[in-house]
Amino acid sequence: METTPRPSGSAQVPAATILAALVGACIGAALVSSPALTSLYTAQSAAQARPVTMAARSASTPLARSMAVPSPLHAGPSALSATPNTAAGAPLIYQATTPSSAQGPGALLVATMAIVSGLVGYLWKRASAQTQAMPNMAMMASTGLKTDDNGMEYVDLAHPNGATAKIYLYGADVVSYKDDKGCEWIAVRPDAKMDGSKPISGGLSHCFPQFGPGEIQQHGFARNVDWTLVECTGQTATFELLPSDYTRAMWDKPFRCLYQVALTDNSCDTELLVQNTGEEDSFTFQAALHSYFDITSCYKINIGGSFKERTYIDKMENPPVEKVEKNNELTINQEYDRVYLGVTNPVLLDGGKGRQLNIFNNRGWKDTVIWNPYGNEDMGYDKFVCIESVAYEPVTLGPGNVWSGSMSMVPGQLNLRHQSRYR
Ligand code: TA6
Repeated sequence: METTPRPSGSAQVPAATILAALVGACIGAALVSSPALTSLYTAQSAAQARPVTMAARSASTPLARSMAVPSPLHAGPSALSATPNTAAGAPLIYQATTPSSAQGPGALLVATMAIVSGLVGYLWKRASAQTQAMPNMAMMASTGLKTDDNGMEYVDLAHPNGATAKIYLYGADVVSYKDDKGCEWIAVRPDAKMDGSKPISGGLSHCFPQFGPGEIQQHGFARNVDWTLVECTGQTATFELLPSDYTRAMWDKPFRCLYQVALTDNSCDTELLVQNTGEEDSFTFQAALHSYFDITSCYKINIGGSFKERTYIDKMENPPVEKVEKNNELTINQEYDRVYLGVTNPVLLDGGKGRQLNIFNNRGWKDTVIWNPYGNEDMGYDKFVCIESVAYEPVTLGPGNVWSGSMSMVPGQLNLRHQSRYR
C-alpha cells in the first residue's frame, strides 16, 4: 500500500475530530461564561490550601489563584475603558471562608460537561499543536533574570505587538514601560540610586506597609528589599515578598505580597495582593504604587480625572490641611504633594507628545497622590510627575484574608476635542 509522507510541520486531523472539537469548543465557550462554572471554580478554590473566596463574581488570574482568589486583573483594558470605574464601591477584601460542599445535581452536570469539553479541547490542541510554528525562541530567551552593570537583577517583558517592560527585583519596581509604538511612559529621576543603596526614585515604586509618615520608615520597606521572581512567561511576571529579619525588625506581621505585571494588547496591568498569613490576629497597613511618569515638560501636561469637588490633603501645608479641589484638570505650576481622597481615574494628558495615559485603579487603590517637586532641578522636576495609586486609609486585614489593588495603564492619543474623555 502506498503511503503519503506527512508534510513537515503539519498534521492530518480527521474530520470527525474537528467536528468533535468544534462541538467541545462551543460547549466550553458556553461554560466559560456560565455563572455555574464560576461558582464551581469558586468551590474548587475554596478547597485549596488557604480557602479564600471573593464576594464579587469576576474572571480569575494565575496570580489570584496562587492565593486561591478569583481576580479582576485580566478583565482586560477594553472592558475597563467601556465600564465606568467602580473602584470606590467595589469589595476590597477577599474574606476567608469555609469550603462549600453542597453543589447539587446541576453542578455535577456542569462538571461532567466541563470534563468532556476539556478532553475534546485537549485532543484538539494536541492535533493542532503539530501545525503551529516553533515558538519565538528570541522572546523566550529574554524572559529570564538578567543582571545589570551594578549587579542588580531584573526581568524584561515583551509583547508580540512590540510593547516592553523592565522590572527590577529590588522593590519589584517597573522602571520602564514602552507601548507598542515604543513610547516610554515611566520615569526614573536623574538622582536615582540604581545600585540598591536606597529605594529607586522612579518607576512604579511600592510603598508598603506604610505610605507615611508613620511609625516606621517613610513609604515602608517593600521598595528597598529584593522580591522573588516566582513566575515569568515573557509577557507576565509575578513577584513575591515574604517577611525577613529585616522587615520583622520594623513590622512583625505575618504577611505575603504577590505582585504581577502583565503586558496586554493595549495596556500594562499590575496587581498587588497582600495576604494576612496569620491564624489569629488582624493587621493594618497602607500601600501605594508611587508611580513616576515620563512627561515632555511640566508646562505641557495636565492631569485629568474626577478631581473636582474632591477633598484632598495638602501636604505642602505644615501641618497638612484638608481642602476641596475646584478643578477637574490639574496644572503643575507649583510644588504638589496632595492626597486626593476617592479619586481613582487620573489621566495624564501630555500636550507636548500628543498622547495620554489612562490610569485605571480598578480595585483597592481608592486614592490618588499627585507629587511634583516643582523647581527642583536635581530631581529633574520638569521631566516627571508622580500620579500615585494609593490605599491611604489604613486597611485592616483579618487572618487568612487577602487585599487586592489593581492598576492598569492604557496609553492613547491625546484628543483635545473630547473634553469628557476621562470622566
Ligand atoms: O508620595 C509623595 C512623597 O511622599 C512626597 O512627600 C515626597 O517625599 C516623595 O514621595 C518622595 O519620593 P521618593 O521616591 O524620593 O521617596
